[in-house]
Amino acid sequence: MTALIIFICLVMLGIIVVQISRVREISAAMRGEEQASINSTNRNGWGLLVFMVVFLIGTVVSAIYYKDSMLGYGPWEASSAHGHLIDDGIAITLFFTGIVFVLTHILLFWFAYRYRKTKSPKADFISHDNKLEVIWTLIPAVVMTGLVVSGLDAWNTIMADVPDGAVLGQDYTEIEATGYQFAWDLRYPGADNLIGTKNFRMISATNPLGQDWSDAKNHDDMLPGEIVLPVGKPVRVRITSKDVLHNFYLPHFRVKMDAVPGMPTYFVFTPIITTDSMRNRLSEYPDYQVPSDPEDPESEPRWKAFNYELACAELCGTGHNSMRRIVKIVDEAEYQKWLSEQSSYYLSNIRNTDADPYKGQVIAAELSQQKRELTTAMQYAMSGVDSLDRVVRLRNISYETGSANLTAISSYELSNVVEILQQYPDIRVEIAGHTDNTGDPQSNMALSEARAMSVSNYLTSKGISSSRFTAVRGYGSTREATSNDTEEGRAENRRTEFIVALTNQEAL
Ligand SMILES: [Cu+2]
Repeated sequence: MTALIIFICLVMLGIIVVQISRVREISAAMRGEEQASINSTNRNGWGLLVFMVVFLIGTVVSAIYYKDSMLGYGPWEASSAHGHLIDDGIAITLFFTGIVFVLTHILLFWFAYRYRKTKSPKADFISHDNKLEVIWTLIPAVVMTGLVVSGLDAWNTIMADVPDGAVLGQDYTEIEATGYQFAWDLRYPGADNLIGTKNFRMISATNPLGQDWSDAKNHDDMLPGEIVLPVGKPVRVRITSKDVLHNFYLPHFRVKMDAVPGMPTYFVFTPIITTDSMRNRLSEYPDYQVPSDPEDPESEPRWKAFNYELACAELCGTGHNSMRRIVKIVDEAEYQKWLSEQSSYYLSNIRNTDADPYKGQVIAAELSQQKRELTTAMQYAMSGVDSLDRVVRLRNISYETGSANLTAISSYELSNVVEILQQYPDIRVEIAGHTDNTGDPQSNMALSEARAMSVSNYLTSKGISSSRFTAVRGYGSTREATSNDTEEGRAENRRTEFIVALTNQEAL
């Protein structure tokens, strides 16, 4: 509405100016045209000079006023290692084009004033001037060459792949971003640092990226909903698309690369400012101290709500704006913690379904996940004070039906147990066997005790001293973990547990 009123006012103003000049023309015709015309161009000439000064000052003042909104300044300083190359390139180009901008405007308006209509007009004639020719040929040529050469150099640095000999996982990480209408699927490689192979023919409702499950590299790949990256470590992003052209754009990191269906591209960059320090930096600017939600004055300030983001910079369809994803830059420890909380897509969604080529077989990714889970559970139990917190269920050991004989598959979990007990030589545990409530309570008691004994025997046969077991006991069905009413509940109750004892040191 305001814009419309301003527009109407400007139109009115234009009409008034035209009308006034009409009146002047008529009065000029009455006074003597020659003199009137000279007076008029005289005024125009001066008017243009004044306009030039106001315009150039306005340009400089507005540039200074809005500097915090410009790339490379204040809040918009680049958050990646290569970012300043782009910002500097733009700043240098602006410097030279700025000189040309100011000079041409001064000349333009000065000429309009200098050669305004007078009684005895006289032009300056320059038939030929070598010096002038050299100046206006050589200077632009030298400046252009400088800009192109430094630009190419920056381009080659920015677009370079990881250096030869860089070790994946150690010197850099690799992730994959697949664009589609309208979201990004982000893939992290898991513990092996390798992203598994894909085949578009395998894309289905349960396999959004067409990962080839017969490739073991896919087994630990994770598909988180956000990008989390460690600060200071180069990351190589593989960029692809499943349908139309998209564009992988991280404005704060000066990363921008087309996602082309059928033609994988990549971009290597190094984040250098964590999300937290970026928020701190932004908190110094008044623009970022206002509420993040303009409708809600109580909402947290903009700097606190700030997040780096991934956007699609290609107009790929009506839902284009929903391709926004949050990007978090954290320190290495927090990154590792986040990674450990992500679960493998294959293990959570495909494992032991009909789509799993390894159904019923032992696979490495599952074993290493089980090891991580057991280690985490043991560490948690060791730090627990409450007795309930000190219980660790050995989830991946099983027995032959109705017997205390350990199944072959249990050896994986038990060898992990051996490793952990060796790693923490001070901890002592009670081995507790439990059954469900079906059958005779007395034989359940005997069976659970025999099963706990089996575990104890296995561990001592692998060199763990029996003095590290505070007790080896069977509880039968007396300590149910959950209700025995359903088959799942009964399966949950048939279990073997460690109860980690408080070490002497901790007991003190
Ligand atoms: Cu898009």
